[in-house]
Amino acid sequence: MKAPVRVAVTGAAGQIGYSLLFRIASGDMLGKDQPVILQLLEITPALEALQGVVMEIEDCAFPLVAGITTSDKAEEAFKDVDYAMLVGARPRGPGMERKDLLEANAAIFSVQGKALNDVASRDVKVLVVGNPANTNSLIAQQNAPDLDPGQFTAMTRLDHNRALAQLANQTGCHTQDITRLTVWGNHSSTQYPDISHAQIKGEPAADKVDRQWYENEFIPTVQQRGAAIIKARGASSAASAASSAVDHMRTWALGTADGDWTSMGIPSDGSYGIAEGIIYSFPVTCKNGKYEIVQGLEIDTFSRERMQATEQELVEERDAVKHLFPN
Ligand code: NAX
Repeated sequence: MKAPVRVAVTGAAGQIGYSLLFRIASGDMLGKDQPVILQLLEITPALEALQGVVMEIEDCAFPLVAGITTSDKAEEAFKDVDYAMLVGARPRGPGMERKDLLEANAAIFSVQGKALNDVASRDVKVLVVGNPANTNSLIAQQNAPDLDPGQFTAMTRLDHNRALAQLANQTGCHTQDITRLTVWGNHSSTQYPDISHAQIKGEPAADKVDRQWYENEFIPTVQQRGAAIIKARGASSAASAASSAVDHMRTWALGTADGDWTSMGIPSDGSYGIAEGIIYSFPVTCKNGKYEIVQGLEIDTFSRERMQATEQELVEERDAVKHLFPN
């Protein structure tokens, strides 16, 4: 058996946490041979509820759980962590403008970024799930000058998985038959789920669907899926978000399949003309714990316009919180 790795989860008593922790503990994320120490962070009023979740994890008697800690202090929860999954965030309250939401979260993610900088493993892999995920990730990154900026990512894997499911349903194939799908940009309704390079059993996916369906049904359905779940379930996506967070970390740590790629929110290096520095979802391949942007894809005018619209939103989000960056 391997030596245990440390996985921090914030917002661990919330709804995503309630699905996520059990998937990590059962080995779905890092493999059935990888023991984990769970280091859980919550705000003080939620510590009692968190204790209940810990009792349930204990009661599963998972073979891979090598320890569990809880805390309401980021420097304790992030001590020596190899993986940090930042799920807890401030939800939008009544009358709160987008700017207020960004600022409230900036306060949380700057503290957590500093703590990661000070106490996490130097190789920590950080995934931000809490919304607005891309910009929260940027704030944490900006507060962690001693870590590589590329260690900070944001989750668009749920959008990627939603797009796979829609395309599979429409074409009567299985999601496993689809490769090379991309979600570009922000985890918001401006995201651009792109099938122009996608393949179904190795054949171009775009040839198997009607253009009208792609533009007028597929794209808005994927963009609005979160709202549709809230309407149907009376609560936001939780198990699917947790599952996608597990997928994101597993792919990052263990790699993408040959000939395929995934979508991850990562710091833009200027590829495809996207503003450098913003956390933007790109097509990436992963190998040996590192990701790389897929280069050289042909971008038509339709795609370019959508990639730029979601880029614009991320630039505006960054500008709204820039005054809170330490440098
Ligand atoms: P919940 O409100 O059920 O849980 C959030 C938990 O975070 C609460 O227990 C709260 O006490 C805790 N928390 C708040 N501030 C904290 C802090 N400073 N430190 C530690 N813990 C803190 O929300 P849940 O449904 O679990 O969703 C969590 C976040 O994920 C939300 O911001 C949500 O918008 C976001 N989502 C992101 C998705 C993505 O694809 N990137 C999809 C799903 C989800 O909507």
